Amino acid sequence: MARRALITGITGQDGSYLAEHLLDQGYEVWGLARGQANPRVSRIRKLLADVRLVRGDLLDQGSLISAVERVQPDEVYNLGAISFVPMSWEQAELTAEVTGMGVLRVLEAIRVCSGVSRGGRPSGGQIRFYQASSSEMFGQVSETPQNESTGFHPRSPYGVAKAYGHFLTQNYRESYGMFAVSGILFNHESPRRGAEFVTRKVSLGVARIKLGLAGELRLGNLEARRDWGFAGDYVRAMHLMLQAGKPEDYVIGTGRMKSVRELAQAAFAAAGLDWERYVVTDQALHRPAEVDLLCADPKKARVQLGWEPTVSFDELVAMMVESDLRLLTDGGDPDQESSWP
Ligand code: NAP
Ligand code: G4F
Repeated sequence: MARRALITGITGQDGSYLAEHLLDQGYEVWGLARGQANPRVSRIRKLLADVRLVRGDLLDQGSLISAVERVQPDEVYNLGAISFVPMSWEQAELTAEVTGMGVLRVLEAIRVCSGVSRGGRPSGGQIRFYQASSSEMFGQVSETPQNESTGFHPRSPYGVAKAYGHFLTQNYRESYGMFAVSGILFNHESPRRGAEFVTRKVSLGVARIKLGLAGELRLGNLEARRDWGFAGDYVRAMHLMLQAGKPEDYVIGTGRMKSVRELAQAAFAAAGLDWERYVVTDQALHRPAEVDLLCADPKKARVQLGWEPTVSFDELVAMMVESDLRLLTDGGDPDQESSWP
């Protein structure tokens, strides 16, 4: 019998790559889709015809219990979230509900459906749970690089909500003996990245300027540094964590960091342009509290899971710029996942 996976956040960047990866591994893949007429759902249907969809919302406990009851998954990947950090200041309560409390609701759905009680072991087959934790939890970092033991000092309502979900996942593992793990993932990008995140904003901006569709690119803090990898590599790590002998948390990243300035330089250079002629800094795009730098120490994942990234920073930037040049040349709409490569 094929193993069965349920993915929340199926319409997002990671949900799409994870679904492809699991289908390749022979899984029966189900995605939780919210909304009455969510346009991203029809787009994911075109890309991933073999994924089955079940209706549900991280804000609605009953819908999650029904989804787990219906799918009877072996593995649940909780990728659904409000994931854009600036939005978490504008809608802090909603972020707490979706990104934080949503984790509680998924864990409760699994606990109830598999008959797990306090101090006891599950009566039926164990459902394995993956939580999409984030390097944003490290925030104002206390050491560099960051590993599984580094303390948290989140700098945004998003980071705080993720820290809640992270600790809750550990707590359900310790309280109920659930196979529940968190991947502390550093920034990962791709041609399917949302246009609001800085890498995609830059690759789209470069493509527009190259094609004469725009004359400048407005950015915020150029000095912020991130550890950027390729999303396709990171979903492999999620799957590996749920195949391990013991439930443990892992840091996933490349171990190298670059600044937003270096990102802009590399992306414009990939299109044969000089970034300094086009990039304009805009104070309005700076954040109330910034995470200045993030850099992973992914040694545990390398040693225990055999996980390694395969795409370098320069390759990633070139991949995204080339993809957006192709997309715009073909008249595609960057906001439509139907144009996802
Ligand atoms: P993304 O592209 O923004 O996708 C977010 C997903 O969450 C979408 O599918 C969205 O679905 C869903 N969602 C939002 N509100 C929901 C709700 N109320 N109920 C159910 N689903 C809801 O994010 P991503 O980059 O793929 O990231 C996946 C996960 O990893 C997120 O939890 C993110 O916080 C975390 N993470 C990402 C990174 C990164 O660098 N990409 C790093 C660390 C952690 P709709 O179509 O319904 O809006
Ligand atoms: O691309 P970003 O918006 O990603 P951020 O805030 O690091 O968060 C992403 O990675 C986290 C993992 O560490 C995830 F948990 C989270 O869900 C998300 O996927 O911004 C990166 C950096 C920031 O320091 C920001 O201040 O780029 C800086 N930046 C400079 N100018 C900009 C801009 N960011 C955006 N989005 N837009 C700008 O114009």
